[in-house]
Amino acid sequence: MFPATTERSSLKIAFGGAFAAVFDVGVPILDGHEVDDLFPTAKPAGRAGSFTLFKMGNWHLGIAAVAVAPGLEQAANQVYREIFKVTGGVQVARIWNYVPAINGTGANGRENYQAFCEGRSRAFEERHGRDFKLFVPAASAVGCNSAFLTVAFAACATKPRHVENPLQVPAYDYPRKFGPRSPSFARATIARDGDVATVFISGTAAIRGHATVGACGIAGQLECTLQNLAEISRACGLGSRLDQGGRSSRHFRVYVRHAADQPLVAATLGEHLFSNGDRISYLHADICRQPLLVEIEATLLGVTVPSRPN
Ligand code: 3EB
Repeated sequence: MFPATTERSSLKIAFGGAFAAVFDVGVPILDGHEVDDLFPTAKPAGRAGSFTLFKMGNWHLGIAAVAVAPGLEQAANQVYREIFKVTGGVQVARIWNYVPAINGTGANGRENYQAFCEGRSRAFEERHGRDFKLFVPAASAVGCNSAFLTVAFAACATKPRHVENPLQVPAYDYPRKFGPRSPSFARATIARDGDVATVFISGTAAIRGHATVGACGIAGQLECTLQNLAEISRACGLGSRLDQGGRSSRHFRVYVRHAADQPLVAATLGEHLFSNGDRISYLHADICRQPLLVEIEATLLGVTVPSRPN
């Protein structure tokens, strides 16, 4: 429910339970859960550079908030180099990015999101070489009100599988007109741990092919986004409804550009996406492409997957 004060509280990412370590990412909450704690039994695992680290079974987790001076490209590049340093041989399965003034422009008139993408992409290439797109994980990148770029990662000791959406051009192959360096992320990543899996669905918006389906307004964007979610769900082998009615616990973050759209978004998603037991947060955030009004991401914990001979 809305807090009584005009000052809205903002999203906190927690590791190891809400009392262990909580990081405010500077994104106002419109409704739903304030603390997102996907790894509640994680234990602190020290610090490395800008990162505070945690460990939970096969999972290596970390979060950092860094100043954006002298520029987003350098800040993103530095943070991602640190991620690759601390994860070593373990592959990253999911990254959450909260980018200050994501739709703004920085030095030399370059859009901040493009600068961020450039720094991130160069770090991936430096780590994985020319074929680095094979290694980019599920992600989201949305705006925040903080002065800091906040980046959280989850890396898994088992090799993750990255999945693309047949309805969408892979983000890492977007045409140059969206920026000199494409966004480095996969549409979804599946990390298996024995016969259960964690499925990370990236921030998903009204993009078909590589085009923004923006002119149709919030209702049309929601329809397109729900189709994209159904398609990526199928591509992950979860049927068309993101394991709805299955045994996994489902966590959703819904980012809306205009707070006034939230009631309509909630009504639509309540009808077409959510079911009892889902954990949902509605957040007020700028989305990386200016015409986009809504973006939805999901994490499915404890998905039952058939064992696969290796
Ligand atoms: C898109 O599909 C919408 O740059 O990490 C979604 C998820 C989006 C992740 C990122 C951007 C990112 O292109 C935006």
